[in-house]
Amino acid sequence: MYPLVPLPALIQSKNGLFQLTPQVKIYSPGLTRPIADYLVAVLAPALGFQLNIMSDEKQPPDSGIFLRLNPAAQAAFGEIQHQAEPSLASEAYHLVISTHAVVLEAPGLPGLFYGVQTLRQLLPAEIYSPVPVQRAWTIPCVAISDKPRFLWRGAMLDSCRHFMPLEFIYKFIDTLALHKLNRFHWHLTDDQGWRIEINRYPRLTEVGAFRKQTLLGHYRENMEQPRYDGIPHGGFYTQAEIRQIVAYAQKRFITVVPEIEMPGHAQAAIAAYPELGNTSQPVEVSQTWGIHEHIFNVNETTFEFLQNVLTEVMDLFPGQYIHIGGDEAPKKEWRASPAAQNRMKELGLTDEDQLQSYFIKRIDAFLTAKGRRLLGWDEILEGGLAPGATVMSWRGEQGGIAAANAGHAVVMASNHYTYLDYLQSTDQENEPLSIGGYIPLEKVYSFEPIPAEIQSAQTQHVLGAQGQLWTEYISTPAQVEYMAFPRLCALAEVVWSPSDVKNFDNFTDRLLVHQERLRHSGVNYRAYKSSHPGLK
Ligand code: TNX
Repeated sequence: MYPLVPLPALIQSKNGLFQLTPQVKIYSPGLTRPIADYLVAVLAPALGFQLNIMSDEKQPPDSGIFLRLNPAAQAAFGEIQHQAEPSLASEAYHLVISTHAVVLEAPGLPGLFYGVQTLRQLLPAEIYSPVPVQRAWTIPCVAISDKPRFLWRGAMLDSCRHFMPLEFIYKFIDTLALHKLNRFHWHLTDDQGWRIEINRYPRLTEVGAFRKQTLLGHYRENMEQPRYDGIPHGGFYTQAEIRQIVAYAQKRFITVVPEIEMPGHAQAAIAAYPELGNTSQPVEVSQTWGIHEHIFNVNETTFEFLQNVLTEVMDLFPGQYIHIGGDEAPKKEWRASPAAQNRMKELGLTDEDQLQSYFIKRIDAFLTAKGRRLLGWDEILEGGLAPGATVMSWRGEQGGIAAANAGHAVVMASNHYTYLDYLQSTDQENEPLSIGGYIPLEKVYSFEPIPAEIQSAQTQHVLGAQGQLWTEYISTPAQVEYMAFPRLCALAEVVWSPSDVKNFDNFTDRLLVHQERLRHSGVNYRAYKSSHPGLK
């Protein structure tokens, strides 16, 4: 048995073992060198020694670890299914372990990187230990041909409701890499905190990154008489810190997708710059949860502000997609605002949904002119979708279905399957306070990112899926991990493995070993046991 997570597309078992000893050399020509360096670095702590890398061996021997970039490796897979972005093919790899050699071939560096993740998982789980483990290190012989099913394999982390320390962002990225996930969607602005330094607007972080206190207990149960903790909360990431995170993620073939919320979820920005709001009443950075009414106004100066912010954001995040939120923007203030109403008249718009659509279309045009793509939550469909927009479908799959059928790219982030802030067990007494809902491991595993309602000619618009970690009720990194794992392991298999190899019982067998990897990595998780009461 090869307890790999996510499960590779094709595994051929073989007999025998490869012995990993200090004498084994890694043969890594030319461009493959960064992958060899990474392999040495991740193995060294547990091994207690560093493997040697040979970069310019003219005639390498037949034994050792071989990394090769081989365009022909791709041919073995036949047609690549999803053409939405050209890089999917480059994520494939072949890994052949025999008693004398480990041969890893791929058409691109991402594939080599994923092959390295598989190689790590073929070693005993102690290989993830941060300190040396005395034991024989063997790798079972096997031949693996693998490639991801989807191009977008993500996780979203909300750093706004609770600030997440920088060290944890690094650790989280490492844990995503372990699961062959390749997008880190970073929720950076919201009503309760603005977390990204913008040079041109210092008050966004001076004021917007801090709130006086935080609601205690569940929002729904404390509406009448809310109680607060009395403890100031805040923090933000400097541009220098963000550049380092982006570079660190890039080395792990993870694209960081920033999210800057508009027109709603904007209260922290309006607290910093009241002229961005619709009323003359000053507002504070929010101390509570739920949907907030204070949204950006539609003045030209506000578009200028947002474009200036996005210009700095694009400079920090080189990835194609810029997430502009777009969700949960109540239109009450626009209805009451003479300026917004005048704007609608000038533009010939008959309702506020159309005004939101106008808002998003302008931002879409701005990002498109800069060579980027706008990504937004499915509310951006309301009032008419911007021409270049990609839709992130969170209120179930309906938004994704509508957008894909209309020829728009979509990412599935359904709150019926991928909301990792929802409860994972019905054992309320032993679970931490959470937003509610119920999405057990099996439910996540059963997720099919391409719903039957998408016409077959349009299914290629489904880029993939991602898990969401909203942090209203998740205040520490340990709790983020508890909510994320092992459900994110299940989601990794949803987006990586071919649907016909998926099998929940087989997954949970592998998961028992995989949890040991997490444990050695120092990652917190909710231990899955097959006798778990929340599951049949
Ligand atoms: C809805 S999902 C939100 C978030 C909350 C989340 C809690 C989405 C686009 N908006 O603001 O944190 O529910 O599950």
